[in-house]
Amino acid sequence: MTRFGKPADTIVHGEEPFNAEPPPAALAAAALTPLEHFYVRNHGAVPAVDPAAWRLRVGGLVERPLELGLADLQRLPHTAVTATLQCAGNRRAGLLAVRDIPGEAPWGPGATATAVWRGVRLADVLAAAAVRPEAGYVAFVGLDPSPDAEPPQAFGGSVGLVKARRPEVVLAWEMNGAPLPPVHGGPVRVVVPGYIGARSVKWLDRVELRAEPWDGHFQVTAYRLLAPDEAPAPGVGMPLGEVALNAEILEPAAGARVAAGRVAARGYAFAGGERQVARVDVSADGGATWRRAELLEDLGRWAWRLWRAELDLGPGEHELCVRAWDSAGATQPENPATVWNPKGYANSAWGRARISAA
Ligand SMILES: Nc1nc2c(c(=O)[nH]1)N[C@H]1C(S)=C(S)[C@@H](COP(=O)(O)O)O[C@H]1N2
Ligand SMILES: [Mo]
Repeated sequence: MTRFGKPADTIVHGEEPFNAEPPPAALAAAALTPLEHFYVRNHGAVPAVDPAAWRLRVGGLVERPLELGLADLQRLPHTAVTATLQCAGNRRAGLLAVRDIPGEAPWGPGATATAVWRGVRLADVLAAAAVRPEAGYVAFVGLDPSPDAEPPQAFGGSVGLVKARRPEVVLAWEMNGAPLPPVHGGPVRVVVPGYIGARSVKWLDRVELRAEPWDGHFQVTAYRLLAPDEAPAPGVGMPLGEVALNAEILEPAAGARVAAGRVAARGYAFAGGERQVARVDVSADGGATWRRAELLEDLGRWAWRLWRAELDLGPGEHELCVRAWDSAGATQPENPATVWNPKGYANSAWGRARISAA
């Protein structure tokens, strides 16, 4: 074991704050990710929160500000959603191969995973607080001070009120049937399916109804898509929200040596937003020719699709590629150079793995 119950083969990008992803093959093994293989993305130390003393404050543009303990939340109707979380920095390594991205972790394909989240609908809490008509955004603020932020502050972010009221957005205290582990935001976190992981704020402290988006560092400066010639600064670029369509090869992993002949390839595709993965194509020759991959178990509209394909590989080097198509008929850009950006977010380019067969 490394820390926080993650196994010894976990790929650790940083110890403090703790940031880690599973080996690709572990992620490919099941559509519902076991807790031990669920990536961790932290911007500060994991706070020690006593569930019995924890209180959620709901305020800002509401008629009835609330302060709710865990037992108060649990008196509301329970709900569960199967949803994929994906960090905006997932697959940054592909962008880094094109050009340097100083100060950002070189995440591989494993900063994404899928779990069943159980809790209450945020919509029910918002209804109890009676949102005022001027409100357009819902901000979430965590209990973890982040030294990365300018100035140092608790992690936070916001989503539009329309999304916040949708039934899939939950305040979760359970993950895959277990109490939400401290490293994943226990006792309670927000889960905003279809949006970048950064909006699913862990160790939730406050929900604030606002006329404008959250003005904290992680909404105003970080987690924004910049043009290649822009530098991160407050208000520069566009705030990320819905995850961009992407797909990745998990097996065989990049650099693998396999026996020539029939090789089973596996990976994931995730559409983001309300879009669905409609089709996945795999190539064994760098994208010159393609075949359809088989889509595996459908865990519902907020989850990724794992896929598999049988490839016939002769001896030698092969560049495997994967590209997905979504329910809007969109597909992915071929080359990470086309989507390179100074913070290395939203790598929506084809998944690629160079392997050798002998
Ligand atoms: N309070 C708090 N919430 C947070 C973060 C954080 O550092 N602090 N990281 C965010 C980011 S960038 C991601 S991708 C997800 C990661 O969730 P996980 O660690 O449970 O996988 O949590 C989000 N929520
Ligand atoms: Mo993230």
